[in-house]
Amino acid sequence: MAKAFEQPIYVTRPLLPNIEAVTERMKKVWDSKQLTNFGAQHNELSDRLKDYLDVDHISMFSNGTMALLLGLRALELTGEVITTPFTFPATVQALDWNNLTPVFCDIDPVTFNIDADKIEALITEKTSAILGVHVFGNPCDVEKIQKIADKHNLKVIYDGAHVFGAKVNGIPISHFGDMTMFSFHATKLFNTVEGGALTYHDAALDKRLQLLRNFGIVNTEEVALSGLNAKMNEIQASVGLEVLKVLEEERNKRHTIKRAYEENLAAIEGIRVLTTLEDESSSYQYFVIDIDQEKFGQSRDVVYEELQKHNVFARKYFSPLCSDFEWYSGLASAQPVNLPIAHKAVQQVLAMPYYGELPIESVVQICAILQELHVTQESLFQL
Ligand code: T4K
Repeated sequence: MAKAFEQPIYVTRPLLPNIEAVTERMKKVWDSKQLTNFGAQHNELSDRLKDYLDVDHISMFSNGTMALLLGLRALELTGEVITTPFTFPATVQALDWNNLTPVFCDIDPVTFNIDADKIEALITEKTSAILGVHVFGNPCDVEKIQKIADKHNLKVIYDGAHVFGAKVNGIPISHFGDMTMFSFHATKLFNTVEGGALTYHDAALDKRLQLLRNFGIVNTEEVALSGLNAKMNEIQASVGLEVLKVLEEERNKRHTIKRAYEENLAAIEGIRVLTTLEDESSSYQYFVIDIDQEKFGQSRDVVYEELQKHNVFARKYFSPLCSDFEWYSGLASAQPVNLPIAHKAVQQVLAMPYYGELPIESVVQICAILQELHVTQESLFQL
């Protein structure tokens, strides 16, 4: 029998930089007495990220949600935005807070991303944009989405909360679409405790986003528009600068952990790994499996509960579907009959513990629990 863990194993643990290095940086911040409002740490991190992500334009924010919310605002979208129901609530809440109506599009059965083949049928005269999410680090069908957007004169925004640093066929992911949002939350591979950024190609957005994240203030005499407070502060930026130094090491560790999971899961029927990308194509953000109840012999929910009994806290990201939020119940596109793949996926998906400090023996033990839960057709026959 696979043993329960003595200490809880969580879906993730933050990547913590060297505390002495962070303290050194804090001393600089203390000496400067500039704690926020675009100080030296903020500007240094902004430059470093521009290089790391290989982009021309970046604006950093207090968190990913504010980045997306203000990014949508900066693009001056109106009416309807076609998006996925299979995402974290923040994606659609950013639409809500811009008075934009989400139009839910079903997802691809393999990647669980918005199904590009189903977008065009949802376009109306009110549609202003497509908001895709690179779910769990798997890129959307960026080429197909761009073709549709060009044909119908729509903007394309990507929620890239899960794809920090990833490339698509060697091209940095934020080169696709008009704008990409990244989250730097503590649970993300690259973190600034809380934080986020937008990358984009249009230089004019620099100024507009600067105003939007800082109360619309132009200078001490002038306020140009109704903005918000969504600035990344110096403490956040300091942590980020030190996290950048340990990022490569963490990616390597996660690569090894991913391989260990894959080896130990390979023989278990009914489990499909969703996050198969590696090296420069991968953000190494999540390790996610899809459990086919018929083949595995148990439902995802049983697996989730049994893991908890063993002190393993995997997560059912992203349940519930955003289309099931009560305030969308009147939307035609939110009706389950229009989203069959998303409704199936959300019953099957499980994000497994995944972070550099997770020992390989723990991965082996978690997979042994799954192996024990697996009910083969033969054993059913014997019953
Ligand atoms: N779009 C997408 C597609 C997203 O996934 C997200 C965020 C966003 C937009 C919005 O970006 P932000 O505004 O957050 O920058 C977590 C994160 O809070 C959230 O950032 C993330 N997605 C989401 C997928 O995961 P929860 O509710 O699962 O967090 P929580 O507190 O349950 O943490 C998960 C586990 O991580 C805990 O069981 C233990 C561990 N943990 C967590 C924290 C916060 C730690 O060990 N230390 C910590 O400090 O949402």
